[in-house]
Amino acid sequence: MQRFPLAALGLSAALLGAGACASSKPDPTALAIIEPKSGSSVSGKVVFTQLPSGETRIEATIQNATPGKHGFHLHEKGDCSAADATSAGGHFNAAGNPHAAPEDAKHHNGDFGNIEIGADGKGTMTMTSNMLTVLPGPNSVVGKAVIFHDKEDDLKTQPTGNAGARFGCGVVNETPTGNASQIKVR
Ligand SMILES: [Cu+2]
Repeated sequence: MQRFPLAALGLSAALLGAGACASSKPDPTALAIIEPKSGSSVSGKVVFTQLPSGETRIEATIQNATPGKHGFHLHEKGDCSAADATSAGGHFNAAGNPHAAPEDAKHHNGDFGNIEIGADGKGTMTMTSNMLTVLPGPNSVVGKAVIFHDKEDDLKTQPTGNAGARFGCGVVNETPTGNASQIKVR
């Protein structure tokens, strides 16, 4: 469903790029559009950018959520089809680590900790990870799914953080442009 607008954007960006600086290659990006699940009205987007250092930056924006902390993870299957988003499987954990905070030495590749939602129902989060890539490989985010949970991740209960129901889900797709952050979400 997202393919046509993304492809169109890619084409116009390529045309613009041809006229501008042909030598500066954009960083690889991927995008997940968060859709409401489990009867919630949560929406949002997550932009992944693989930086020249090899680390991947994760920038999330969430709307229409309840105030407070909510568990936020990359799950292993890019499948949000189930009404409760259980189709996305468990946390992405190619490293075979225990569940923990992203700051801890050992944690799941997909552990993003919590995202804090304000009184206006909105929240943002930015972090970088050296356990994820946008480009193909064993740690690639492409083809996985971002899950926004009902409850706070306690960062210790195995393997889920006891974060409760899945209130938002978005499949991660690679974007052809390097400009995923410019894509607007209604
Ligand atoms: Cu999760």
